Amino acid sequence: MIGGFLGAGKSTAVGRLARRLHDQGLKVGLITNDQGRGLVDTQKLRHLGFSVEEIAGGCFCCRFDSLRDAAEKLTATERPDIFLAEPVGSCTDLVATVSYPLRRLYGDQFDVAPLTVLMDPVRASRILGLEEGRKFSPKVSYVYLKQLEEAHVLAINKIDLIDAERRAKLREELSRRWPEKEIFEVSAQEGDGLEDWFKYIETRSIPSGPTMEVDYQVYAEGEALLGWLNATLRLDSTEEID
Ligand SMILES: Nc1nc2c(ncn2[C@@H]2O[C@H](COP(=O)(O)OP(=O)(O)OP(=O)(O)O)[C@@H](O)[C@H]2O)c(=O)[nH]1
Ligand SMILES: [Mg+2]
Repeated sequence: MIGGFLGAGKSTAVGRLARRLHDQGLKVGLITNDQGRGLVDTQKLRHLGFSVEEIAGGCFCCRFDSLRDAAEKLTATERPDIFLAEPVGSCTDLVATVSYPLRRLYGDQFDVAPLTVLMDPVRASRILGLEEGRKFSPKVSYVYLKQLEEAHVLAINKIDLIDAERRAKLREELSRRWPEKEIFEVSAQEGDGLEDWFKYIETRSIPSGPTMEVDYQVYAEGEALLGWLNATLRLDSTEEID
């Protein structure tokens, strides 16, 4: 599972990882997830040539059976060696509700990899109080920080957007708060730093340990404060476009 807040770069990273595994001769099954239907992520990843199933209308953490169904559908057609799943960007508590149940049910057939949470460095720096700028309301920030808290692996994405000083400051703050977590600095778009991160999650299993405490009232209210745009667009051009 590659998680992280909305727009952190999850799909871009999943596409990169899927390509890498495919090039190693492995069969990859992708599972996307969001609140709406007809997900853009599903279309984009299918367009790259991968088998994708989507879980729409709610997040993995409360749709575990749909996740199983999606995996079984992919198994019936493709028999993937590896499943990559992207949870909704507003989702947290994934270790307790997804990773551990998966390990309990399928641990004899599959390894469950550590949970990576990707972050946009500008957004993360603001929420962690390192930089000025627009912030979320406290309940949305609660969800954001819970996502970081439960991650086994933190990946600072979009490093192409910030200079070395801001990058170092963010990394320092993350390791000060969560010294036990593995931290990677990557650009899913440019491809920088991906090798070490991918190798890490490909070769490790999820660690055991107590799951995080979550106040589901605050979590639900934080999620309800976020808006989703559901739309289908058709683009026409008089010139040829890529
Ligand atoms: N500059 C830069 N942009 C990136 C990088 N990775 C992703 N993006 C851009 O960030 C935007 C969001 O990327 P996605 O991969 O769709 O992010 P996501 O986390 O899957 O988004 P949702 O599924 O909508 O929550 C896109 O415009 C990407 O092109 C990166 O490393 N650098
Ligand atoms: Mg996405």
